[in-house]
Parts: sequence; C-alpha cells; structure tokens
Amino acid sequence: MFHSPQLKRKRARLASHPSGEFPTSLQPTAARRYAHSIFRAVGIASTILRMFTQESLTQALAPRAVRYLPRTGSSNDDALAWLADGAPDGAVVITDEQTRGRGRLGRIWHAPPGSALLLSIVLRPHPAHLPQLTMLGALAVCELVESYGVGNADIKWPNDVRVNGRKISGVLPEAAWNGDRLSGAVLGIGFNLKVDFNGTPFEHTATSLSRQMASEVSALDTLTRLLASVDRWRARLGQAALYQAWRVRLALGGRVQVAGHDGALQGVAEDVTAEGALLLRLESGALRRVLAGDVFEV
Ligand code: BT5
Repeated sequence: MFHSPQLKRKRARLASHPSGEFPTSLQPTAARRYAHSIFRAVGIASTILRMFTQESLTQALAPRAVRYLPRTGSSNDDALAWLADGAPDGAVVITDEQTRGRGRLGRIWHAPPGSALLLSIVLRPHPAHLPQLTMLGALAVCELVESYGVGNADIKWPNDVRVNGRKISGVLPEAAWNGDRLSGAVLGIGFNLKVDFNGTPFEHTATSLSRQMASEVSALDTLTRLLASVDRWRARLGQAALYQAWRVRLALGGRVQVAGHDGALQGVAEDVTAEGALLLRLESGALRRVLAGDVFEV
C-alpha cells in the first residue's frame, strides 16, 4: 500500500539501492537460506525445472516487452532496475526461480523452481492511483482463478488471494521515486501454479491452482490470462469500476484482529475505501480507517 509515512520509507529504501544492491534488511539471512530450502527438505527443489524460455515468452506475449530470467534474486528488483533504465509501461520480468523473493515488510515469498508464476510488471501510473495497484494485482489473480472455473476465490485484505481460505497468491507493488517525482512502480505477483506444500509449514495455509483443478494447467496459458486481466484493469486505474470489482471479492463482515503500525486492533472488517483502506468497526462502535496491516480472523 502507498501511504505517506510508508512512502517516505519507500523512497528512502529505493534510494538506498539504485544499483540493485539489497538494503541491509533484505540481505540473505539464516531465515532466508532456510526459506530456500523448505522445499528442498521434501525433495522438490532437487530437480531444477524451467517452465519458460525467453523465446516462448517473447512469442506468446508479443508485442509486450518481456525479460525472462531462469533464476534471480527478486523479480521486483529486476523490474525496478529496468524501470530506471526506461522500461515501457506494461513491460514484464518473469522468472522460474527466486532466491530472495519477498513479501511485505521483507517477509519471504517461498516457491520452488519451476512451480509458480513469479513476475513483476512495470507500470507508470499517476501518483494518485498508487493505492489501487494492490487492488489491480489481487483482482487480476481472482479473475485468473475464476477463468478456470475454480470457485471460492476471495481476497484477504490487503493483498492475499485465497481459494477455499488458503493463500494461492500474494501481490507486492513497489514504487520508485526520484525526489518527489514518481518514476514508476512495479507490481510483483507470486501465484502458486503447482507448488506442493505437503510437508512444509504452509501445508494447511497455502494452495496451488493444480490442486484446485482436475487437469494440469499450462504455465504459459495461465500467464497470458493473468496479464490480459492486468491489462484490462490497468487501463481503468483510478476508476470506480476497479474499486468495485475488487471490493465484491473481498472477505468482509467477519471478526478480525488487525496488526498494524499502531499495534493490534479488534473489530469487524466492515468495508474498504476506494483508496484501499480497511474500515474496521471497533467494539466501541467507532469506525477506524486502517491503511496498512495484517488481518487475522478471530
Ligand atoms: C505477499 O506478501 O503476499 C506478497 C508476495 C509477493 C511475491 C512476488 S513473487 C514476484 C515478486 N518478486 C518478489 O520478490 N516478490 C513478488 P505478504 O502479505 O507479506 O505475505 C508473505 C507471507 O505469505 C509469508 O510470510 C508466508 O507466511 C506466506 N507465504 C510465503 N510464500 C507463500 C506461498 N508460496 N504461498 C502462500 N503463502 C506464502
């Protein structure tokens, strides 16, 4: 999410690694090394699989500018570097393996090689539309899942897409600033295509498209559908239609605990605003606008 206190931090963070160097908080740590090996522990990462090639992607996604990296640190960093280098609106970086895939607040995004869509889309939005990038990503993923006839997909505020209550995807928009001027943004999307979570800490909380479908799905077909949906909606950034399409897919109405910058709050997740804030009805009856945080069902 892009809100003023965070924007300031984001500016500082992005300014600190113009050459693609990771800021200290994102340097590989023991936890990160562990992250990369949680799938190795169940023998999945021992076979290096590649779903894509540069040729197959260039052909399937023409005329879009596309860069394929068999393995990288984080596709968001590659897209940010390409953005700084003049990548056009809609350019996309796709990888089959990330060694430092990240979620919000430097959390780890886990995906064994060749089993997930891992991509970052370069966008050049109006600064006023930054708060809608999370919506755009989550909505596009929901539509992707729905396009395969898989029901029970919803969005857990702010950026998780779930199927039957299990996370299938997470989106991570990041902005790049040049002083006070927005240079652009990247929209990172991790989507579990055929990740086998058995025996991992995510066995009961995550799922993959392959698990939800009777037949195998093509990675290229999934990617093409996802990008078509992103394109459809990015042309409507700032419009009420985007907000409404996102809003109807959100899991609302339940009792939740929200862990945010100012500690934890409990209440009912009542609604969301067009800027992407969560409206939480507190026990006192007051309505609190929450700009960023993690939601837990209670
Ligand atoms: C997210 O963060 O959900 C955003 C994830 C964005 C990943 C993409 S991949 C392409 C691009 N390049 C990057 O480096 N990142 C983006 P957050 O809401 O903070 O959720 C992170 C949490 O989700 C972790 O702490 C785990 O609990 C859980 N998690 C990690 N990997 C998962 C997976 N594959 N499936 C389901 N849950 C996962």
